[in-house]
Amino acid sequence: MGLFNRKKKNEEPQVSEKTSSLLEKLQDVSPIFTDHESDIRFQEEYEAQQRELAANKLREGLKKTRDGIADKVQQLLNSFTKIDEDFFEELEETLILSDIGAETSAEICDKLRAEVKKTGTTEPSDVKKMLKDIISEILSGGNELNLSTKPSVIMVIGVNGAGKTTTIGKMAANFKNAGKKVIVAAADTFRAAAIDQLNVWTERAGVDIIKHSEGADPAAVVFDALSAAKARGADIVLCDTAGRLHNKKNLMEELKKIARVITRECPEASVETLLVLG
Ligand SMILES: Nc1nc2c(ncn2[C@@H]2O[C@H](COP(=O)(O)OP(=O)(O)OP(=O)(O)O)[C@@H](O)[C@H]2O)c(=O)[nH]1
Ligand SMILES: [Mg+2]
Repeated sequence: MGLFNRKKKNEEPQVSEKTSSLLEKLQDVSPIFTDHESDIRFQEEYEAQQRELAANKLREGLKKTRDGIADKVQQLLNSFTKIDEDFFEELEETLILSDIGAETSAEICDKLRAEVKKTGTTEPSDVKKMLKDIISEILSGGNELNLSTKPSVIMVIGVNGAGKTTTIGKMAANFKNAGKKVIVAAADTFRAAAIDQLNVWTERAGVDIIKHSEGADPAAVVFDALSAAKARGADIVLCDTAGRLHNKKNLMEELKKIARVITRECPEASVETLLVLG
């Protein structure tokens, strides 16, 4: 646009027939300005639109952060003038709704209650620091995984739909971001969809996956994942498993078989078993 805007009054642009027919077509789809001022105005409007778009994106980004757990707790603290049982109840609810888990949320609230009682504080703002300390203490409470060997193996187990595959996807991405080389073993061979679901997570995280087809022996998948880990120098092998109840004998035997394969193939490896509770 603006290419043919230097047209002077009463003067036709000197263009060939072919160009003029192209120009006619062009006129249908894009405005051709008749003076330099509209050109500048258009440019200014365009830039203003772009700025508005960028600002909207930023606002959306900030909203996501604002909706985070820290902000929810802050909003809660702001809305209470004193610390009473209503406050603790709402705090517990907020923590649970933020995916902290019911048990941990209750533990945090109990510790906070005790701390508030001990110090005798009644100010919601004082409670913020206490809460921060309690959460940090829980997070650092000896729950670290032993990942000292190369490879280290993490088996993820739990009942159906507890969140095993999702947890593996998130862990894979976190480890990858921390600079670790990760291999994921699709040892839930129960359903083809389970393998596909894990595949999506590993693609998203940008990590390798070892998979067989539906119905294959899960221990064989783990065997291949361990061989690949050794060959590729992976740091961590994450094993997804099919959901199971502990009283299903054959399924528990399957887990034992996987564990035996790990011990046999990687006797030095640190093996962590994570039980995912829904
Ligand atoms: N709110 C919430 N939903 C989750 C979380 N983890 C998983 N989910 C959801 O729970 C459902 C089951 O998650 P999966 O990761 O497929 O569970 P799974 O244990 O692998 O399930 P099976 O392989 O069928 O035994 C999915 O819809 C997930 O999106 C979580 O931490 N919070
Ligand atoms: Mg799963």
